[in-house]
Amino acid sequence: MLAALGLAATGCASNEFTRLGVPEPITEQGQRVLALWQGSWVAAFAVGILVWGLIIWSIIFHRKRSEQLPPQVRYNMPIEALYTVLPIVVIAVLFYFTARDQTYLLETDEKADTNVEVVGFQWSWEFKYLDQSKAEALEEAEAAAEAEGKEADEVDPEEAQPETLFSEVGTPDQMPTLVLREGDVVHFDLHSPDVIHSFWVPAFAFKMDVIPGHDNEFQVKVNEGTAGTYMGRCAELCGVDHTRMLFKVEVMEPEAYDAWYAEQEAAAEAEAAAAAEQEAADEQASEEAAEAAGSEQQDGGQQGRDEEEDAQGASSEEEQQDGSDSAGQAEGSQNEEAGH
Ligand SMILES: [Cu+2]
Repeated sequence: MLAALGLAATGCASNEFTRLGVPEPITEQGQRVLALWQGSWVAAFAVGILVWGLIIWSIIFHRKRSEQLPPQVRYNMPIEALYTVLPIVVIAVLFYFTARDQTYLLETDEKADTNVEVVGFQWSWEFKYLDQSKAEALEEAEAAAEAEGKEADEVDPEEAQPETLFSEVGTPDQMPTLVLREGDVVHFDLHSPDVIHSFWVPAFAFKMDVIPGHDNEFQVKVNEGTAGTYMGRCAELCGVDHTRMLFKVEVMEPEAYDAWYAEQEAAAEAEAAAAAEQEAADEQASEEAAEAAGSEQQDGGQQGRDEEEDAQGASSEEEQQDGSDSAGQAEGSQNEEAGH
């Protein structure tokens, strides 16, 4: 066991036993978490071995030999001081490494290769691939505002959102897949529209809460040679289908990822073009309907003024449309303006 602990302390071992229950990390940040975990166990075992040793030593060498009371060590100042100082030293060392690694894990300064917004909702996930992170989009908007001579804090963060290039939405039955590229720095913005979830990829050795009204962020560097499929889940009880909030993480080799990425972008563009076409067609249809209705109102005289209430307006519009004849277009559009 000592040999294994020694190996763990060097941080270069990656076999299952020395990882002490943590899955093989696939990110640089995950390796840091693993090292902290192993270091904490080394410290715990060192204290344990000392305590167990003292217990066994006293059991063997200080058995009851006579009825005489053994020498008492209460109020022995050096020992009392040791009892106080030693735990403080242990806690201070653990605290130092924890604080150091936490700072490192929450760093988002490095420019990311990929920006993903993770939306955790009841009860699945959406992965939105963004053109930049939310923080970057806000910074850009603030810089633009300053260039126009406005104050940076006049910018509404809700308005300064990054652009979504494409996205994947899951359901409890159909888990979504988060696709990542080997060697990439990936920035995650975590967003929840309903309750608190927790975004957990065990292979990152990391999880972070997804909190409504407070977007969290973190980033990871995906290690080389980690291509494969991993599991992810929600780690915060969030309702009846919490256990079905699963997702897959697929790490691809650069070439495969780039091909996949281009495919997703092209599909999203085609979809947007189709949607725009549909919208234009709908708009034209509704304009034509409004025009027809408008011309009827003109003919109907007084009726146009009753349009204030929506329900009434809609029903009268329908009736008018049914019996609509052709009428002057100029009159129709005039009436439309008056109605609004
Ligand atoms: Cu959840």
